[in-house]
Amino acid sequence: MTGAETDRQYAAMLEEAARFIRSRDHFLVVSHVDPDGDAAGSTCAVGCILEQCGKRFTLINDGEIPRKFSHLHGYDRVLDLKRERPQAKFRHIISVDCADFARFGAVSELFDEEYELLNIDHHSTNDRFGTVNVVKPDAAATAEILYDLIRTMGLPWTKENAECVYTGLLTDTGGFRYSNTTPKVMRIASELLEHGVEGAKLAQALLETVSYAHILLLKRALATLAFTEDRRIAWMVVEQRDLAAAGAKMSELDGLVNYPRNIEGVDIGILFKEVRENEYKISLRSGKHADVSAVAQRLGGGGHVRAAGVTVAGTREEVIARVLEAARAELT
Ligand SMILES: [Mn+2]
Repeated sequence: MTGAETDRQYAAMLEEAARFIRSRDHFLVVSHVDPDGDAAGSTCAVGCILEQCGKRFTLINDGEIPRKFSHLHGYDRVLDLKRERPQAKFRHIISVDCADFARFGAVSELFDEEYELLNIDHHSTNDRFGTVNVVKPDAAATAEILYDLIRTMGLPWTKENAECVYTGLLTDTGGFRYSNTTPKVMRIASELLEHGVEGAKLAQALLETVSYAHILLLKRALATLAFTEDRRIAWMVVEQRDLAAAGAKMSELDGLVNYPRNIEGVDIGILFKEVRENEYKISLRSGKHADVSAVAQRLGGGGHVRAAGVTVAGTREEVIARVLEAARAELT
């Protein structure tokens, strides 16, 4: 397929997404469990779109959106399913940044039997579960697709919607540092700054500031840092008792996996997080060469080439052995 054809197809997908929104009302907007900046920013960006179109909508997540995203317009409107369960079922769903159905968590229980779903995502492993799918694996963030959708729909830019999109771009590119920081990303960021986004303020709040609990957790996690003999794979382990000792929530583990990944000579960095007894959530990151989405897929998970994840059952030793075996296989 030529570039022009792909562009035409993408433009057509955006038009279809615009029609999906314009021809319906009363939406449920969902993103993935353990929401990151792209999930939070994209959820609120869709909220802005629906608000500008005069639609009724409910924003929800199976879990709490971390307080550091409280600057987002609509943040206070996002329901936490764990605390507040809407009684009604929803027929019109918009999902953002979710690669598959399982990523919704229990939110999918709110879908009507005859639901119609607009799936907006940038994960290459997205299995196109929507009625309408706008999946663009080369987009740096789901927020980048929402920038294109806002333009396609001809909606006005405000500081509010610009901040939502910028938040997703900033966090999914690691502060405009990762390889997904394309010229397009920088052009969008530049335009959003023109619309009133305070870049330094958001970078400070979202990337620089760490909570007290996070730094205590980092201290404990670094004590577990280990390497394979060739030092190409490095990992850390965080167990429930570490979270309890640091007074930290699961969401405060964000970014810890970068410590093993960033070590000179390391190709794959791994963080093992104990979710409950004999169950670990694994974050995989690669610096340059390795495809960690392939490692995750070998274990039943998914993600991107440079960032992927999977949940594995077993004891600490069993899980580490299985994941290291899959990671080693990727490096040979
Ligand atoms: Mn994303």
